Amino acid sequence: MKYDRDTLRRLYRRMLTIRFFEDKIGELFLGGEIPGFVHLYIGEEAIAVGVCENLTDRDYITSTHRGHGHCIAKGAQPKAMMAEIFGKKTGYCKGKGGSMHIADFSVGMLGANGVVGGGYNLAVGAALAAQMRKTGQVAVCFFGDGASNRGTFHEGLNMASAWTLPVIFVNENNQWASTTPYRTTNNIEDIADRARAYGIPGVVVDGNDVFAVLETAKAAVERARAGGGPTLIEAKTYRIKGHFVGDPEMYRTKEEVQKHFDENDPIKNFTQKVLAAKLLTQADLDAIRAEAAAEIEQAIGEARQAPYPDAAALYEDLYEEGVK
Ligand SMILES: Cc1ncc(C[n+]2csc(CCOP(=O)(O)OP(=O)(O)O)c2C)c(N)n1
Repeated sequence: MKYDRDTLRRLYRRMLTIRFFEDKIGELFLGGEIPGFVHLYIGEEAIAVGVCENLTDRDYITSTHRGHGHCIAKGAQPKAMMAEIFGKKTGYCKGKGGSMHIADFSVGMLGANGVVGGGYNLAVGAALAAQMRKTGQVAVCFFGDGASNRGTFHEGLNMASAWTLPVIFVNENNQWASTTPYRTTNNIEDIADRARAYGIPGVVVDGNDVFAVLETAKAAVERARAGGGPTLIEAKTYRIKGHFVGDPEMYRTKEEVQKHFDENDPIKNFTQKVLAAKLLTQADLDAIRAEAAAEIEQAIGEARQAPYPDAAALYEDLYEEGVK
């Protein structure tokens, strides 16, 4: 394996931060401590982390309703995310947006999105701006298998291809769109095949293997930066948790889910590989685990203590300053 120890530590730390963040969000939601609605990214960590390893803070991403992992992988602060999900004033949207509105423009995270398929055209727009300004930035659009059947998918890919825009479309095919299994709404095995219709590369990758995702995204990012235009990447994975926290999951068996988790947990895959290659020791991994767990505990502690926004703030931040 060609990765240095710092890179391996960073990949593990980011995947674990996402896992611990999501585990805790699930517990807190079921415990009645957080309001709203949350969708967890557990089991899909290798995709956001592998892709974002190739990006800088100046590059853009667009996200989905299942956005916590994308935010953390792009460098958003778990503390401000946690506070937002708790509905507190110290959160990213001052507690007024919640899970599906988290954004951090300072690291190029253009926002989670409650609209399925709502990210394509934002990413295409960001990429168009980068192309016009000749900045060398790229935009990544994360989206689900369900979202690949929205009309915006075709609009976005067509325009990106026709104008050779620096966009990477990253499909997270977790086999489920809410309660609907992939094959009941698609007559093709691979969403990546659709790339051919737009004259762009379409690549399938194991979304549970952070190294495979990293390398596939690297090629696509290099191509986009060099003016080669968009790529469609389909990362195959599986949605380990319910569609949302509290989903009774009547549409699949616990055994099916457990089998996928046992066989494909991206974090277990990672640790097995790095330990077998003797690139990190168990002590290294344990230290990173402790660090990530402590960061999340601290974020929860601070979010609990933080104040709720004042009722008088309800109508603030609706419009950009100076714009009527
Ligand atoms: C335009 C639109 N249609 C429907 C919904 C309701 N909805 C929320 S999530 C979801 C399923 C999305 O599935 P997928 O794109 O595969 O993402 P996943 O949840 O698997 O990550 C649906 C239908 C929505 N939020 N927006």
